[in-house]
Amino acid sequence: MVNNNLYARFLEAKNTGGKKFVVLIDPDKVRLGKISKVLEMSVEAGVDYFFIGGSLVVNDMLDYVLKSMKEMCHIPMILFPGNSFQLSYKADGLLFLSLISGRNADLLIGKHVITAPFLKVSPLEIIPTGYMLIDGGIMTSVQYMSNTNPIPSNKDDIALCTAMAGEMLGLKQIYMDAGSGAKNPISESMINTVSGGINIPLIVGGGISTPEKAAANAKAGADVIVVGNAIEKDPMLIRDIAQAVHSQATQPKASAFQ
Ligand code: 1GP
Repeated sequence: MVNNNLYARFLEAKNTGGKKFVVLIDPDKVRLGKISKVLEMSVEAGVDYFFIGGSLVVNDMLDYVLKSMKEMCHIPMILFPGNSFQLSYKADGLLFLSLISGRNADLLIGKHVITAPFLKVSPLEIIPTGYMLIDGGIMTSVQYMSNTNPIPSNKDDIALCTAMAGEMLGLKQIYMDAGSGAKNPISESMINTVSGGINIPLIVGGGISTPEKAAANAKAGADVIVVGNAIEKDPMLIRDIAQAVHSQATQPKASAFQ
């Protein structure tokens, strides 16, 4: 069964102050034996979505992992593609990412033109997403592979203007990412600034490794928190991070720009 209200639930989080927790699964990194543990913990903890992707995922593995996951649980699976080959109809949706923090035309629109005919006829829910890389203190795979400069971690104003431009271009949500395994996750100050300036959902990830940081990010204005690396290392963290994120549900934060 294909889920087709994935974005509606992100938007609901933004509009009602609900907070969503996403576990990122890199099919190339997670050992299959470990996936069943991650799924079991995710169902128990009430994880809202899985993002599936990585910078170097090969397709056979992607299909296999998605099929196995679908047999084991019903948490929606959204592709978070590192390149245009990472497409599988076994997922429920796809983040159609435009790398708006960079100036690489291929990742702003080029790859999208190539994949458009495939996506047009696919059963996947396509979610247009403004993807913003923020400097996380080390060169991450996504930074290297995208050949773009991330936004400096202390430039809240540049992040805000980039997100506002993305919203005005019609993108449906913003994903601020310090990159998988970032040394420094995105600051609460930047999250607070950006979330206050846009009326679309804000997803935040990269280097979040503790329930405290996940809660602080949600409190600062992230509507959706994504964690990958830390959970690959210790699936037991899923329960505590889910609890930390969901407990930050609050009144929606009013945008400074209505
Ligand atoms: C990366 O935001 C995600 O794109 C998650 O990052 O693996 O560091 O949690 P981590």
